[in-house]
Amino acid sequence: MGYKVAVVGATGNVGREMLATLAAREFPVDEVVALASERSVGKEVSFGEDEVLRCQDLAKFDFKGFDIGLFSPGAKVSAVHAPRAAKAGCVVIDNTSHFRMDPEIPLVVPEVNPDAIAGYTRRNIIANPNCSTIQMVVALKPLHDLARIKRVVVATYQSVSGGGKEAMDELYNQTRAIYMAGPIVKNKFPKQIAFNAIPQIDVFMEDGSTKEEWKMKVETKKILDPNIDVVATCVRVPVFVGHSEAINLEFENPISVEEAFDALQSAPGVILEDRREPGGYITPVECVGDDATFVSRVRVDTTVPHGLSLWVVSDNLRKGAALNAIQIAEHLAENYL
Ligand code: 11C
Repeated sequence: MGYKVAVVGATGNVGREMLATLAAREFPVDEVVALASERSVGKEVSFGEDEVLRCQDLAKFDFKGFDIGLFSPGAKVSAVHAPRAAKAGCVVIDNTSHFRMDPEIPLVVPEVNPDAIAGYTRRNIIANPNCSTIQMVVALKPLHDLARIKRVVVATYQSVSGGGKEAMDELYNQTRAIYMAGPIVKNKFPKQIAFNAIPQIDVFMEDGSTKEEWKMKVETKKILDPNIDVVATCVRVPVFVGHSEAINLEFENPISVEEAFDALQSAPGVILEDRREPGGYITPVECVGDDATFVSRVRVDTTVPHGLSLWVVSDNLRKGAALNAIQIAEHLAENYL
């Protein structure tokens, strides 16, 4: 049996990746429609190698008869149209931040809390977490099962694709301007991003942290364990695709590097690449187009009783967004629809 699937925000970085991932994983579809804002109506987007879809107007689209809506149009648009689709009987998997912390809406990473999907019936909406949270909890889950994580200190090195296509263009144009002695134009980022690092992703919160940092904390608690404390520093770096994270973990129980290796090696969605030699780790350019969350540089932190440090890299558009959403859709189709 095939499903009728609507991809909302189809012209964006994540929307296009959703269409590519649906096709690549041969998700059973009877019909796929691409939806976008009025100004993108008629634009063509690829579905797989040889199918082209023309975008239809989200505002005018009737979701009746559609089984699954994969949404990535921006939080304000999802706030209006996801409940409309859900009410029409279409199960929404929403990639925006809008519904994530709603207690009635499951927030799911299939390798970590697949059973939470069952809660979709409350509102017909499932939330897809933030990209930097997804890759972190995939890596943390096997270690938490082994020795109970108490505290996470994480610094991120996030690629510009997390900010959308315009952010990627800004890095490209600024880099070119620097070589060509042209003007550095800033629209998307508050400071120059080319050859730089910006310690701000999303807006500032009252306590001085940013919303991206807050998301990493509250989403990890909701997905993995409310008892885990997380403190994050989120930094934008001049990388096009692939988020990296330097993670420091404090555990309740003893854990050795060998035990962590064993757990990570058999964990779903994780590839451990950790040779203690030059280049024996994964960098963001190597993770692009791959489904995995890569873990490297696992080592003991002797500054706390039971501590480990590690380096985690993943394709933020893939596992961090589109792939995770489609894995949720696969679970939904296999077990609930
Ligand atoms: C970034 N993590 O890298 C953001 C993008 O809450 O879904 C995703 C924002 C979100 O800029």
